[in-house]
Amino acid sequence: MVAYKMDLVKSVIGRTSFGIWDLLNAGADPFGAAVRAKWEAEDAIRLLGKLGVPRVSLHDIDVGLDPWVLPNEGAMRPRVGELKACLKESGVRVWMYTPCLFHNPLVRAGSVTSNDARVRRMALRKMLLALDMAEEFGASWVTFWWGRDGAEVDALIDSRVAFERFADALRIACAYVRKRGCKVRISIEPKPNEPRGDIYTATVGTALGLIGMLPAEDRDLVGVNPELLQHEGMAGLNCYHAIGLLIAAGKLSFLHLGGQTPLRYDQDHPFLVGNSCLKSSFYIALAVAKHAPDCVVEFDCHPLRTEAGDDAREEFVMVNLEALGLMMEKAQAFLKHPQVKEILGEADSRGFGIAADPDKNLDAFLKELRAETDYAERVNSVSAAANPRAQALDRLVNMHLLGRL
Ligand code: XLS
Ligand code: MG
Repeated sequence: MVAYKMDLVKSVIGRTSFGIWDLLNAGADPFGAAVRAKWEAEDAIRLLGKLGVPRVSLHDIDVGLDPWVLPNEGAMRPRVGELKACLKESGVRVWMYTPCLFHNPLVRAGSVTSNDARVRRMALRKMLLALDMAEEFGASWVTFWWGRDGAEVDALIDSRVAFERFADALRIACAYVRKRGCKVRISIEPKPNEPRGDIYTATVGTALGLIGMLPAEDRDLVGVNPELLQHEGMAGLNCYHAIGLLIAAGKLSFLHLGGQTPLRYDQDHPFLVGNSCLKSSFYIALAVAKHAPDCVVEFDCHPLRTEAGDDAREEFVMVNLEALGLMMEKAQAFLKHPQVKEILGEADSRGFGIAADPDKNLDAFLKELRAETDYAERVNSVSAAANPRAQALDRLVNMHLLGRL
């Protein structure tokens, strides 16, 4: 084992969480068998406790709490007790609880978007049960990842109806949260494809659009947890823009983090691991450092399939923590660097440099806007706009990341 830089680990560990399914992952893929030993939920919780990770997220199917597998919902009680005891003993709290809406063959043509109302009822009931379970475990969030709600053949489901069905289910879930007085909030996780050819809730923008379809009182209860670099990266989209949009919209519930080469399958590499993660990961850290200092970062990725040793999971946890510590340190130092500050100057300012407030006096604002006499000349003059110095900044980013700034 290469010694980990514990100062980096310690600087971020308090804000982190791990998806339990990621620690249970034994490395099997559609083309190959497992390479790591089979683990139970308790093994994963104990490992996190041992390493000092304060949070874990539970996926019902991975912790023996899938109501579609158990004989009835009452059969969940003893298992809840066992898990709570292990969590308590390990000093780990549940951050998020998520119902599996994608594994059972019944939802092969969608869960809440299925054309079959019986399937939609089953999915909704599982979603509401997840809210109960989250409350029971003291979790802060329930994530809905509708991985089977999508299509290979669009003739089957009317896409307008599909989104209306999501909104119907979400409205009921929100009403249930209010009725129960739950502290839990709902988070939507977007992903463009895999396991379906095209998943409806494909991107951060789609998730926000769906939230926009809800009544105002419901909108406040729902956020988005993007999975970066993986989910936007799979579609070749810009991860920094995705997180910026969520922060600007006040909808970043928490972050799922991992490594991904753009336009590949869902690699779920550990953070910073892989052939092309460096710059995009830096920009995510920059957004978090600048605008979301309290955002919980949950690693939703798994050890590479090359890692088959007994210590693969422990190494995986440490690799992620160290990499996050490193990138947060890099982001904070970059923001403070005099050359960067000099170039960026007032770059973050808003508005239009006009004294009149357009919200209070639009006429005065428009008058000032139109008063500039050199408008026509400026249109034809490249030098009329300040040189943004993008290339110089990129050099500074490179020098900084590669240790020469
Ligand atoms: C899948 C998602 C999934 C959710 C939880 O790609 O990342 O793991 O986070 O169901
Ligand atoms: Mg995820």
